Amino acid sequence: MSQKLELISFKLCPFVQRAVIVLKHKNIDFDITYIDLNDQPDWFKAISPLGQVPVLKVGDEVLFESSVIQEYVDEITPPSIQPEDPLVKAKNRAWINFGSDIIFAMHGLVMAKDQAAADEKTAVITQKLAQLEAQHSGGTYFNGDDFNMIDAAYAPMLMRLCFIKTLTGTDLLADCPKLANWTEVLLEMPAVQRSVVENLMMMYKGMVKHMDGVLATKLIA
Ligand SMILES: N[C@@H](CCC(=O)N[C@@H](CS)C(=O)NCC(=O)O)C(=O)O
Repeated sequence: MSQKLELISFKLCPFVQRAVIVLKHKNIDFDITYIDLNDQPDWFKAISPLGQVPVLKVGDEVLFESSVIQEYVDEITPPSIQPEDPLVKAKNRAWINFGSDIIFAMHGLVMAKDQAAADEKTAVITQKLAQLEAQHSGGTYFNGDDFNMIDAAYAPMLMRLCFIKTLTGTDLLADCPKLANWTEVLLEMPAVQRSVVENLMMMYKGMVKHMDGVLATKLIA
């Protein structure tokens, strides 16, 4: 790789974490620059088409969208962690997008200001997790024995489900044994553990408190 990569990040962002996991898993040397999303610097506004992280700077070029960044990083550092079978790869891509919807629903749960809204978001999350459970191979990883892109893409969401369980006692994976096992495997991986700042769970708790919604009233830890 000729030029050093620079990833623009926000410490709490699960989408950035997807890219970091691939970078760490592949032992790629990269710079990471943290910004405050609530006070975006002008240089970031100038390069980020959607005003969102992650953004990956490759020399003078800019990439955005976590799945695109994951795939680019994977392609320039063979061997690939994508499944070889095009059909499995295509299906995984679709289920990675599905995972983004779960992340957005979880954000909705954190923001929910009344019990009805919180219940509605919880129902969306548990319904989607049940759909995902049905797709999981039941093996070590999503597709079976090999760690693939989809595993890197889901680890941030599963990590935050663990935060919610530890901080509030609510186990959203209670009816999803395959996903619960998968979570344990992924959270043990060095690339996943090294993909976040120290004390992310406490930062997550701070965010829940700051949002001051129903979830904040459920904090026990
Ligand atoms: N589809 C995007 C979603 C990225 C995203 O939503 N990032 C959030 C932070 S976790 C963000 O930058 N939000 C700022 C905003 O939307 O103004 C991706 O996969 O990269």
